This record gives sequence, structure tokens and C-alpha cells, in this order.
Amino acid sequence: MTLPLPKPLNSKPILDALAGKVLPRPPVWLMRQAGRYLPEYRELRATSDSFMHFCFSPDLASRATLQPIERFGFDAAILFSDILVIPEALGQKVSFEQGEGPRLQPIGDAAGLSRLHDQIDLKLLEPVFETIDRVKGELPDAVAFIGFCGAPWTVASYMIAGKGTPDQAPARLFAYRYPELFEKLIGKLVSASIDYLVRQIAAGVEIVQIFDSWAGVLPGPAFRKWSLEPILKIAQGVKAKCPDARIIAFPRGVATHLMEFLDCVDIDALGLNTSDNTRWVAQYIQGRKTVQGNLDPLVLLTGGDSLESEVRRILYELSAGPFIFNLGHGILPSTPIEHVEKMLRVIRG
Ligand code: 1CP
Repeated sequence: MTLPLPKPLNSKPILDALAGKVLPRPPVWLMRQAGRYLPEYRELRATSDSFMHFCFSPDLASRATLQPIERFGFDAAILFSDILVIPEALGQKVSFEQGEGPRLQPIGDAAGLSRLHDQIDLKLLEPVFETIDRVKGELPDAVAFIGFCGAPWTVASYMIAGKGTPDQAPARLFAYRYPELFEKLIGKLVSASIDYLVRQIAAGVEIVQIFDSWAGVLPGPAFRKWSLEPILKIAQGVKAKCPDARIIAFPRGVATHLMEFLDCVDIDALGLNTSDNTRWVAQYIQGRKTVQGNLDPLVLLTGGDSLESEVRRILYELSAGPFIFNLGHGILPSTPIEHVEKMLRVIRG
């Protein structure tokens, strides 16, 4: 009888980087890597007239998840979905107007809040778990699978404004004026996010990323209460039920609060935003935590020599510590494919 050879600790470079290993070349994936800059995505998207329907179709969402892997061979796939499926599963209808972004019935007061379900309706999210199940059978061995949710503050900001805004003023006003009500909403989103992420992990993702895209608009005390603490609770809740799952947090634009965030929140990697100082990160953060980031999406869009020199600079400054190459925010829809190819050539050497 021949015994199977023992497997290496991790056959996936991203899991090694998340375990704190420094690799000869960093693994790479891109935020929003499945999306409108890909012609094959635009073609697939055109087969469905509603974005939410697309997200809730396991056939379409699984194909969209796999497209950037097939084209570029990234080191991770990210589930194709949206952070706003949580409000939908809490009973707040979400739609996407062509070219205008999300639309929800805004929550302005206690009555609006009381219309939400007490708990997330996981049955409604069954197609998302089905998408995960389909994708995991298709991924190459070395490619990791990332699930995600929006952090409570970012999701709440869309639930309150009913749409995207430049500075989340409606949610900030709501939180300052009605802190008890806001706390209820955040508490509901914390529980919903834990339940949702645990189910994603049970369905087959190995890593979850928590996007707090709007953390950077909050002053210190509000940042602690509405961004840091809820993410801390989600990380604890997920790790309590799924100790092997890996967590990446992306508290975007929080500048000097990063250190406090790391002191408090138990995560496996920190997502850097475009303006985070990579030399400071190398000196003060990478000794204790894997980082992910942070090429400016506008540099990727620009291409040419500035792309090459920025990719080289980031590699030079962050490759001595545990590191996953990514953008500092999502890829822009007008980014040329050749620029992504060029970026990968520079990273892969
Ligand atoms: O028709 C379309 O193609 C709509 C465009 C689109 C796409 C491709 C939206 C609408 N969402 C998505 C997918 C998506 N969204 C993914 C999975 C794909 C991937 O990453 O490859 C993820 C992780 C998200 C996350 C998301 N949605 C965030 C957090 C990350 C970030 O970019 O800050 C946020 C804030 C959203 C809300 C949202 N969804 C879509 C849009 C246009 C927006 C932003 C709205 C606004 O602020 O105006």
C-alpha cells in the first residue's frame, strides 16, 4: 500500500502570506477584480437586467467570480456579490439604477428601523452559498477563495442615505443625533454579518474580507464606536465559530487610527488604502501583521512608466515583510486590461 505524500503546510501562497510568511514574490489579487473593466463580465452582465438578480444567480455569479482567475491567474478569487445583500436580507429592498449606483428606501427614524427584520434571512442568501459551492469545485489548487461583507458602519451608511454619498453625511448626522437608535442598527448588522460570514465559510471560502470603505470619514470616538468595535465583534464571532478561517480587514482611509485598530482587533491581515505610507507600514506594521495593498487604482488606469515604477516601489517597500499585493481601493471600470497584464508581469518578474 502506498501512503499519500504529506501535503505542504499550505498549497496556497495567500494562506502562507496570511500565516505571516515572507514569500519570494507576493501573491496578488485585486479588489473588484470581477467587474466592468472585463469585456467578458460586461457580456455576462448584459444577460440580466438587474444587478441584484445577477448577484442572486449562482450560475451568473459563479461565472463572474471565475472570469478574472481564468484571464489573469490571480492568487485568490473573490466571491461575486455585493455588500448590500445584507440590507436586502434584513428586509430593506435594494436596487441598482443603470449608471447611478444603489438605491434603498432610506432609514430616517425609529419607524424606518423597526421595519427591518430582527435577524438576517439566511434563506434569501442561499443562492450566494450555492455560488460558493459551485466556485470552490472549479478553482485551481493554489488559488484561495475569499468571501466578504461590508462592515456595519459602511453598510449602515447606505441604509440610512438610501444611496452612495461623497462623505456619508446622512449616516454621520443620524449617528450623532440618535446614538441609541444607531447602536441598535449597528448591533443588528454585527449579528447579521457574523451569521452571514460563518455560512460563507461553511459553504467553502477560506478567507473573509470585511470592507469598511467609509471608516475614514469618522472622527476618533465615532471611529472606535462605529467602525473598530463592530469589526472587533465580527472578528471574534467568526473566529469563535470558525477558528481556521482567515480574516482581512479593510478600514479604508483611517490613517493614524490604523495602529489602534491593530492593537484591538484580532485579524490576519490589514488592507491598506491608497494613501497609507508604505515606508511607515513596513517599519511599524509589518513586524506584527500581514498587509495587503495598495497601488493607486488611478495609476493602474494610467499605465506606462508610472505604473511600472509605482509597482516596483511598492514591491521594494513592502516585500521584506508578509505581504499580499493589491490595489488601495477597487479597480476602476475604465482600466485597460493590458495595464493589469503589465502590473502582473512586473510583480511576477
Ligand atoms: O452592474 C454592475 O456591474 C454594477 C457594479 C458593481 C459590481 C461589479 C457593484 C455595484 N458591485 C459590484 C461587485 C462587488 N461589490 C464586489 C465583488 C466583485 C469583486 O470584488 O471582484 C465587491 C467585493 C463589492 C463590494 C462593495 N460594494 C463595496 C466595498 C468595496 C468598495 O469598493 O469600497 C461597496 C461600497 C459597494 C457598494 C456598491 N455596489 C455597487 C456600486 C457601484 C457601489 C458603490 C456605490 C456608491 O458608493 O456610490
